[in-house]
Amino acid sequence: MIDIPIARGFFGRKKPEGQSARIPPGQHLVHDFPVLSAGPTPVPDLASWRFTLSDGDTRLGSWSWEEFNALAQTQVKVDIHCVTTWSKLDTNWEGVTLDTLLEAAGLDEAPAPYAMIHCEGGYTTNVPVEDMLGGKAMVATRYEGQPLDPEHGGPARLLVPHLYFWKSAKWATGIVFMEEDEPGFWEQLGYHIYGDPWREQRYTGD
Ligand SMILES: Nc1nc2c(c(=O)[nH]1)N[C@H]1C(S)=C(S)[C@@H](COP(=O)(O)O)O[C@H]1N2
Ligand SMILES: [Mo]
Repeated sequence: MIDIPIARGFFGRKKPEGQSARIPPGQHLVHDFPVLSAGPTPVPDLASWRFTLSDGDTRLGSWSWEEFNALAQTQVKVDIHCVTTWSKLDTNWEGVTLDTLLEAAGLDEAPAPYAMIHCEGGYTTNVPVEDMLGGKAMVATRYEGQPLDPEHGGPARLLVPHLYFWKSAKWATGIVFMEEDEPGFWEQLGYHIYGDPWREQRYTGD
């Protein structure tokens, strides 16, 4: 067999420095942890904090901070992707998965296919329930082994890392199940209703 050397460049332009198969299109790698908040950071009050699951107006389960921390905790190492184009690899989180919350509420399955995540301060975001089951999402209370910083959503935020990071609602206080999908805060302002970074679903119509 004749071994013909082929210049590496023949196969196309190399990806920019730091680019890898783990970085979605249009994203770049960062090593710091940028803060992106649409409003002021709420002052945490663990004594009055509660996390509530609801089906429309019906309350399914509600946990105080102490009760929430007594639920089974799950640790994940994941990559996160912000729509403003930064991605961060191998971030470590700990919290309670939606699977665990449903079980703790005595439910075999979610009561509806869509959900709205509600937050202290009024921020909302919509996520299909399927995207939060099977360990794909958690309500995270710890980041890199420490309690979650208030500016990053402490005491608790949603973490749904396979969607753009605006879906990972900070200062989350509850999940409301819905029969029909409805846009949350950024989704009403033109962000994509689903937000898959691998399909570059940044804005409505992408
Ligand atoms: N409650 C609330 N959650 C939020 C936001 C917000 O403004 N308020 N910003 C979202 C956006 S656009 C991003 S990119 C991430 C940023 O999280 P970080 O500040 O921890 O990096 O939080 C998301 N969750
Ligand atoms: Mo964002």
